[in-house]
Amino acid sequence: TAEDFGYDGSIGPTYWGERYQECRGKHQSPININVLRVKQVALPDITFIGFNDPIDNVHVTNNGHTVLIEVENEPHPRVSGGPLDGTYVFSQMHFHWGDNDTLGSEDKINHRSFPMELHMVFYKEEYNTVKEAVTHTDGLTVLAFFYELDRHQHPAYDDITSALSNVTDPHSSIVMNNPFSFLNILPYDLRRYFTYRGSLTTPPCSEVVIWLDFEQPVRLTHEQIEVFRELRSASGKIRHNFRPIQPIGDRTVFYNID
Ligand code: SG4
Ligand code: ZN
Repeated sequence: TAEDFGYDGSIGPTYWGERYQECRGKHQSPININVLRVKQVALPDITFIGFNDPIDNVHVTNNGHTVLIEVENEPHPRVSGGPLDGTYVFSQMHFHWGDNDTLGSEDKINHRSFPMELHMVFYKEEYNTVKEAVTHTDGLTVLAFFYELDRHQHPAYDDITSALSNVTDPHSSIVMNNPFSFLNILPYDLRRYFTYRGSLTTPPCSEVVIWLDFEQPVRLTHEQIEVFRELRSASGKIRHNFRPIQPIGDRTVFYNID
């Protein structure tokens, strides 16, 4: 196996800094958000562009670390407003999860973990590519959504979980059968969120991310989350793929309640 990083043993998060200097930085992600310490703000409304459109040719890929969902057709969904200066273009979304339902999210709220977290990654339009964007401190924004358990299945996730069962092997990929709309997989309330400056949560841990963590979780069943735990990396099942929390340092977390 030739994995460059992982979540256990000698390639686990404790050792990322040996090969990737930035993983030892002072503004790393994820963090614990202490709700008593956040600064309440009323930011401009976020504009979600193309989130309601049914999207064809959606690619689902197991990259050995997580499952990536990418869109082929232009124009890609976009986001602007809130704490963002300019427009950000969708690059990909992916998930982080844990061995069991008591852990799995990357950021925590009042030290509470959630069983899974969705990251929708966008790059700043003026930088044209993700590669260029990650060389600028405002290059990326990641919209983060937490999951919590429900007894009722979330029907919008059926297409994702059935796609997952076709990409259990690392570096396998399929195109989804049905059109896919971003809004369908998101929580209802998109107005309340936390925002702070941080990093990629995997090597190279670049400190280029404006994080937006939406407060309202998405509700899935235990069985829906279990499907993610069947995905495989080069060295076996991806039982967990979340980085431990990092020091907040001199940073402020803002809480938008408009
Ligand atoms: C996951 O490993 C994704 O597969 C990566 O995406 C992603 O890197 C990385 O996480 C870090 O992203 O939102 N968790 S995070 O900070 O989005 C980038 C790809 O490899 C650059 C495409
Ligand atoms: Zn992520």
